[in-house]
Parts: sequence; structure tokens; C-alpha cells
Amino acid sequence: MLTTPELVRDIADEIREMKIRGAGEIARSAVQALMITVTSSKAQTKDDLMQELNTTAKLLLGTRPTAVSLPNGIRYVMHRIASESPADHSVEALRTVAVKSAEEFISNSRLAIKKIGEIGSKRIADGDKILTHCNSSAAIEIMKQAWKQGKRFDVTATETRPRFQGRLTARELGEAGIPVRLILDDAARFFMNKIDKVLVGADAITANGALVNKIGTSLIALAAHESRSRVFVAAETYKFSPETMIGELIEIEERDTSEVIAQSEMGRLKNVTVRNPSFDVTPAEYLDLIITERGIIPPQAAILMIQEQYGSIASEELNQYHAVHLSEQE
Ligand code: RI2
Repeated sequence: MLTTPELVRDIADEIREMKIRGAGEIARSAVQALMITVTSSKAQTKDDLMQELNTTAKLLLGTRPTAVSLPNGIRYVMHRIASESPADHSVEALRTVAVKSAEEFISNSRLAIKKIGEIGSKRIADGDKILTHCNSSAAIEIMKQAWKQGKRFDVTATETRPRFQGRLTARELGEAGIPVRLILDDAARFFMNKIDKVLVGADAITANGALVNKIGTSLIALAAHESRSRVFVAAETYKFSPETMIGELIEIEERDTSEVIAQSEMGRLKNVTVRNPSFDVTPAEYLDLIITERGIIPPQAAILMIQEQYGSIASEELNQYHAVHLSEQE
């Protein structure tokens, strides 16, 4: 039987190694890790329990830097603890609040995907030609619900190098009965003039309505813009970044170069360096709309969504979790 820190470390390792992946799933797993910390802690005082929670939070925040769902999930639980567990409450009361809010985040985030499916499927029409990139559970839910409603369309899925998440998408849609064409990432523009709608997920939405998503998304959006194909983003509201409202930039994760080229082959190349950014930024003007569980918004309304959700959280608190994040990176 693993001890709690080991279980939590396992979750952190699996997120880092992308055994657990997808912006929504890493947030749910991070919140699950907070819950494991609380339920198996032997702490007798609130201070000790908070210290353990902060250690877990730091560990998780240092795993993957781009998807803001992860810090937002952690913030959700920590904020609830701070606001619903006043100083005179017992350590047990703190435990109860932490578990309740973690369970709430996990179940709300799953419900959000279903709701996005419901709302977004209305924007899929019979006969549509859809292109998707990477492997987004929210985008897939839209297509699956539209298909279940009897709409008939086909999907072009990019393979999504270097980790080929597009194959997962192709398999899942194919198993749902949806016809899928799997293509090289580089073929996106070749097919774009036949595409009606590009539908992608999100790792982060910034205050100015830009989309941070899997590397290659911005090129696809550019090709869509040229062909006048629509670009739809499926994003739960916890993918919106409050830090960007107070001037922070989203950090783009750069993964190991061995994902691009084997070390042995690299060793034979002279004067060559390799770069492997995992995400890129698509400006708001290349996006048509963002489908959230609370409705469809134009990307320019992202700031309103952030203000509505985080208006009650003081900027010191946002800074506090950002500081935890940064100190972990050093
Ligand atoms: P859902 C993925 O990141 C992709 O960038 C995808 O678009 C995004 O998460 C959202 O996925 P990665 O973990 O939350 O494969 O919609 O790097 O499932």
C-alpha cells in the first residue's frame, strides 16, 4: 500500500509524463491529489494540514505550466478552504470543506463537458465538414452529442505530432460511428478549403480572448481564416486565466527534444538545435466563438467571463498562487 505522499507524487509524475493528460483531466487529477492529501493526513492542527496541502499544491503546479485549468482547480479548493473554514473552525471542519470542494470541482468539471456538448452540438449542422486538432474531451463531446442527435457530418483529425493525440481522437470518434479522416498536421491547409468548421479544445483562454492550445492550432486557425472556415473553441470556464487579467503571460511548456528526434540521431547532426514548444497562441481575431458550459461567447468577452468568476478573489490571492507556481519553477 502506497503512502499518501507517494500516491500524490505518482499523480504528479503521471501528469508530467503525460500519462494523465488533457487540460481538464490534469485539473481533476490535481484536485484529486489535494483530496488524497487531506483524507490521509494525520495532521492535528489546521496549520499542519494547510502546510501539507500547500506542499501538494506546489508539487502539482510544477508539473505542466500551460493549462490554467490546473492552477484554477487548485485555487478553487484553496479558496473554498479560506472562505468557508474560518480561524475558529476545527481541523476536521477544514477537512470536510476541502473534500467537499474537491468533489464539487471534479463533478462540476465533468458536468461542464456534458453541457458544452449540449450547447455546442446545436452549432453542428447536417453535412458539416469539421476539422479538429489534438484530443479535446470537450470538443469530442460536442461531436458525439451532435451525432447522437442524428446529424451527419465527417471529421478530419490531425495526427498532432509529436505525441499523436490525434490518433486518440480518431479512435474515439470512429468508435462512436463518426467517419474520420486522419491527416498529417502539415496537410491541414491542403484540406481546409473543404472544411466548414474547425473545432478545438483549450488549455487556456486569456483576458484578451486569445486561445492557448496544442502547438499547430494557430497555423490551423490562420488557414481557416484564409478559407473563411469558422473556428470554434470548446472551453470550460476553468480554462480562463485570471492571471492574464493582472498582467501575467501564459507560460508555454517546452518539452524534451527527444519527442522530436531520437538522441542517437541528434548526436549525428552538426550545428542543429531542436525546439519543442507544446502549445501556441491564437489571437482572438482568428476565433469565431468560445463554447463554455455557461453559454457561447465571442472571444472578446473572455474578460467578462473572468471578471464574473474571479471578481471576488482579491488580486493578492491570485498572486499568491502564481508565486507558489513560480517558486516551484526556480
Ligand atoms: P480537454 C490538450 O493538451 C490539448 O491541447 C487539448 O486541446 C487540451 O489539452 C484540452 O483538452 P495535452 O495535455 O481539456 O495533450 O478538452 O498537452 O480534454
